[in-house]
Amino acid sequence: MESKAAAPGAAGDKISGGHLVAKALKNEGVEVIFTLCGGHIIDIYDGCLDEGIKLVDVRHEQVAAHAADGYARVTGKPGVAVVTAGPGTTDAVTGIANAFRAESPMLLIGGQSALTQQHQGGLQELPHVELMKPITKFAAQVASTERIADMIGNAFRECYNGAPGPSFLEIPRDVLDKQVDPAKSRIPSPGHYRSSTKSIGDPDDIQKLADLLVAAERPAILLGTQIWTCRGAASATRFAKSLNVPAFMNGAGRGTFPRGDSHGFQQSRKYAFDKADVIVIVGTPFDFRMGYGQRLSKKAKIVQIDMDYRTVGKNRDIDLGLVGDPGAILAAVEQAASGRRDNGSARRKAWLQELRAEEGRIEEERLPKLRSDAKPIHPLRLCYEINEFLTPTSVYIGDGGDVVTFSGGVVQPHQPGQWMDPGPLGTLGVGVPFAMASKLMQPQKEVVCLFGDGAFPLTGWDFDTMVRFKLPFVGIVGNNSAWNQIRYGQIAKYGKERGGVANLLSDVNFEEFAKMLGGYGEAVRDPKQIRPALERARASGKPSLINVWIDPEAYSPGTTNQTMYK
Ligand SMILES: Cc1ncc(C[n+]2csc(CCOP(=O)(O)OP(=O)(O)O)c2C)c(N)n1
Ligand SMILES: [Mg+2]
Repeated sequence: MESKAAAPGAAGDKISGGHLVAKALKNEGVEVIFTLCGGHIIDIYDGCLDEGIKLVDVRHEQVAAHAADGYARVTGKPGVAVVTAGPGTTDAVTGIANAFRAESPMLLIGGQSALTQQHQGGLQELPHVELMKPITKFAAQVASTERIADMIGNAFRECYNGAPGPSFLEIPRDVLDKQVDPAKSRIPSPGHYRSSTKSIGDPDDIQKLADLLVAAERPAILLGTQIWTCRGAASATRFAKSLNVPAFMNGAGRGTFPRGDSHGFQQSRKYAFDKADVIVIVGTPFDFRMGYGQRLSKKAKIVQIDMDYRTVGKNRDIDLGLVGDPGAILAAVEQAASGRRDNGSARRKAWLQELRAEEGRIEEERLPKLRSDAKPIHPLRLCYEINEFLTPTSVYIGDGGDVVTFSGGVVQPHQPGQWMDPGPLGTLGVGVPFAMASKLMQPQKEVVCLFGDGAFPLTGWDFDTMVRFKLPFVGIVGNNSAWNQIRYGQIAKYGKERGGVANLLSDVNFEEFAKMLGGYGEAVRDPKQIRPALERARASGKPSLINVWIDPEAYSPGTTNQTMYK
């Protein structure tokens, strides 16, 4: 028997599959993998030790997958989760599905029982690839050790084909453990196995969009998640300022314009879109969040820019569609327009003033509610306090139903990349894993996470992982002892009597849970105590949960207007 310690993963000049995995990940620039152990995958850990890749071991595979999704969002590099065969892989399905709908590039590596025992009823054997196919951009089995690194290169390339998304590879145990001659294995070189193209699409379309905007009197632009994905914030702000176009943001596009910026707007979107003559939709599909495009004015010219050809023109006719890198496209349009004698920006001054006035009117109207001293605490007051509490480098994460929907209209991050929500899959439980990835990869930033009392426990045991890895964050539970967003719809549809079914929860003292795991915890029932409690959580330097008891009878307009119940 050879000594493991003397030659980890290598027999003579040979190399094992797990070490090939680690080399391929290293070449992609992966610094961390999120994982939960299992006998099928341990050789990957051994390889990671050699390559200096950090292992963050969590308590549930869903958390590993969401954290890899979060890592991708935070770093701009693909995230990686490694899970064992069978239940390890099925536990990660929700995380992959969320990354798929959110267009987040990540690789999930799953174990599998040995190829030599396939279909014999091996421990934890399941058809993972078939399970993963509909929710990934690429899912495959690695059938030989020599191909491991090459297949990982393939999987990463597929993650970036069009709009990004997840890939899945299963590596059978015997393929992973086998020792092979490294000369017979292609190990793709860093930076040499994927293109770096940031396409502007068809140059004629750039000119057409510049023409449209130069002539527009009341244009508006909506910046969605892809503007962050492609790191296009600087191009977007230059575009808006140079052409004098008011900008609205959603998803991870929030924060592209800092608070108080002359060209960033939040409250007046409906007003602006109803009156606009040109609307440019960037990096966000016409899905349920946009009323499938049907709510957009029939009179406006609609322009859509997206990384995915399949998204443009879907659900609603458009006047112009551009496919490529949204940041590169906006930069090219701005340049094309500034080449004209007059880019029309002066003519749009009154339009911006009109929107600013509307914005102020709406703000003023709702201010009393935001500052409400009511007891039980109104969720808007909680959101107001959180918004005031955020610093220029606070990352805000929302993980819950109605309370998070309230926060969408109130909380504004100060910078791009500082808003995280699950995305269009609406997955409850992303909070702790997103906080984990965020704090781990940018320790200089603060993480503030608002949870629903229903959402938090779905992945809440990984609060322990936050403690173990010393990842402080300010956690807030908006506690209404209910799955309130759903409760609203049930009561609306079935009445008070029959509407309170399967949506009520116990009064849980989440502050005690935090303390039990070595974190900081406090409960708040008085609105005036929210801010001081948040400050103490910040000062504690620990993972924290401030358990804020909020009014279960208050519902956000986003919830009461949901078309699902109409
Ligand atoms: C994993 C998952 N399960 C169920 C749902 C359906 N759902 C959407 S909102 C909601 C209620 C969330 O309750 P809570 O987190 O307490 O927030 P609240 O609405 O009470 O503010 C539920 C169950 C979902 N989106 N995701
Ligand atoms: Mg709740």
